[in-house]
Amino acid sequence: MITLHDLAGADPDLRFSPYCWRTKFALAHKGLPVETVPWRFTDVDAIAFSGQGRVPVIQDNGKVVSDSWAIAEYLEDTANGPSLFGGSGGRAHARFINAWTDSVMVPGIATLIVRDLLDVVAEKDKPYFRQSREARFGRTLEEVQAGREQRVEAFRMALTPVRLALRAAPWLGGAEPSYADHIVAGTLMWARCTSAFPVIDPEGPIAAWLGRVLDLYGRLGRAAKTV
Ligand SMILES: N[C@@H](CCC(=O)N[C@@H](CS)C(=O)NCC(=O)O)C(=O)O
Repeated sequence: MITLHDLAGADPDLRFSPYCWRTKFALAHKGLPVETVPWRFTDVDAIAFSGQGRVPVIQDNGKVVSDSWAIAEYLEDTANGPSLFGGSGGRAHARFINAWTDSVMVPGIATLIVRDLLDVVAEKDKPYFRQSREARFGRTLEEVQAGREQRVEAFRMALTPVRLALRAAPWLGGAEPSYADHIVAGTLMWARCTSAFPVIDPEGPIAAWLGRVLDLYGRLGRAAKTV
């Protein structure tokens, strides 16, 4: 069985990494069972075998793969089951979605929930989390998150490409869900699991689509623990 090192909070059942969620959706899409190992930011030694310091990391019969995009490609190229990309054009399309999500959605969501994240991370992770993120932003976590009620509209506007794509098809993958859906939905799982703040419009088309993604794979996303 595949093993996944999966970011957990103080509550070991709270699994909130936007990148690990992409991998969990991809594994479920392929129909692959997975054993998850809760991992905390300061558990550096626990994933040293992967030669880097971030999760997700999977182990599959001795093969170690880290980075959610590399894992998706590995699963597509080695595992049976429904395609994640739907061919080389779909792989290129998903690569763009991955780049857009990492450069627009992840930083945007971070400024809306980063102080809430501090409340859910493990006690032993809190000093590292605060120091590393404050160094990244050049401000305190409280300053970064302040004014989110006024700023959220600009973030929601930045999601216009997702809304327009979902006008033409039920999934970002088109007629069927693909890894493109896993990337964006996995990233929204980050906020869903850790914060009561509504980063997306709860009444809008993205929320309706996210609801459909949450119900896939035996309601995998729906069953996830939230704060
Ligand atoms: N490009 C990587 C990013 C992975 C990543 O940043 N993971 C975060 C958890 S959400 C992490 O492990 N951070 C470790 C740290 O901040 O020390 C991917 O797609 O998997």
